[in-house]
Amino acid sequence: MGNAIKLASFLETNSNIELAKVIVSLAEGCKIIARLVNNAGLTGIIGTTGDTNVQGETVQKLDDLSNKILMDYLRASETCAGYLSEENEGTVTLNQNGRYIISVDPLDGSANIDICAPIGTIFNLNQRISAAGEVTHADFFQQGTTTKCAGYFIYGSSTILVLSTGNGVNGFTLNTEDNEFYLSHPSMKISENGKIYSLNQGNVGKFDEGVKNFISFCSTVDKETSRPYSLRYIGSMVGDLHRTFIKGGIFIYPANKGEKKGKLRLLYECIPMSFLTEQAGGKATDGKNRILEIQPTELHERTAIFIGSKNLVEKAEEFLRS
Ligand code: AHM
Ligand code: MG
Repeated sequence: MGNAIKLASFLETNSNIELAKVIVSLAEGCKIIARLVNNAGLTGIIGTTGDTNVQGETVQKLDDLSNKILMDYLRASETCAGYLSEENEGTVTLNQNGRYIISVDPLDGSANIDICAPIGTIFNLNQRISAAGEVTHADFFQQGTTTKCAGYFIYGSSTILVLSTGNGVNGFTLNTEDNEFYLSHPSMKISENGKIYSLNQGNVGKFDEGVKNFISFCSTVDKETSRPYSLRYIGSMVGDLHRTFIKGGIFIYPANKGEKKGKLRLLYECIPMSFLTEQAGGKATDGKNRILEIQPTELHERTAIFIGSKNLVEKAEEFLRS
C-alpha cells in the first residue's frame, strides 16, 4: 500500500490514546463482522433468531452476533466504559475505569442482509460524566454537540470506515490483502446542493402536507434548477448516507401517522450521522431543530430526520414551515 496512512497512525495525530484504543478495538470487531457478512450465505447465519428486540423488531442472527462481537472487542479496549446498543434493552458496563461510552447500531439495515445490499455499523462516542464504576443513563443522555467521535462502517462492495473525531471527516478502506484500514477518502465534504432525494416514498400517504409538498418539489420538472431530482433509496441508513456523502443529496425519514417521532433512533443512528454530516459541511435537523441539540431522554428514543446537502435540507425546512 506504499505510503498510504493506516488507521492507527491517523489516530496518533487525531485522537488521544484512550479514544484511539476504543476506535481500534471497534475497528477490529468490525473486521470480523465484515467477514461474517461476506460469507453469510455459506455459514448458515442468514435468517432470524426467532426473537424480537426491545423495540419489537425481528432480530436477525447477524444482528445478534454483531452485537456480541462488539461488546467483546470494546471490553478488551479497557478504555470503553459503557455500551448502549439497538439490540440491548439497557446499558452495559464494560470497564469500570473506562473514560468513554459508546452507542451503537451493530448492524444497521439488517433487513438487507439476504439481498447483498450495503449494511453497516453506526457508532457515537462520548466521554462518560459519571465517576468510575457502573455507567449511568446520564452518561448516554448527552447532546450530540458533546460527541467526541462518530462514524460508521459500511459493508458494501468495499468495507469502509467513515470517521470524525471533530476535525473533519475521513474515510478508510479495508484492504482485503492485509486486513488493515487505510485512509482512502481524506477530508470528505457533502456538496451544498444535491440532485438526489432519498426516502421510503411508500409512506407518502402518511406524511404531513409540508413533507408531501417537498417531495413534489423534488419531482417537479424545472430545467433551471435541474429538477426532477433522482429518487434513490437503499433502505439502510448507512448505504443511503454513504451515497449522500459521496454524491450529495438529502435523506429523510419524517414522522408519519404510524410513527409520530419517525423511525430512526436518536442516540445510535441520528446523532452520529448528524455529527458526521455537520463535520462534512452538511446539515441535519428533525425538520425544525438541529439534531445535535436535541436533549436525549430515553435510550431508544426516535426522531424524525432531514439530513444531507445544506441547501436541500433548508429547502425541506421551508416547506415544513409553510
Ligand atoms: P435497523 O437499524 O433495525 O436495521 O433499521 C433501521 C433502518 C434504516 O437503516 C433505514 O433507513 C430504515 O430503517 C428503513 O426503514 P423502512 O423499511 O421503513 O424504509
Ligand atoms: Mg439501524
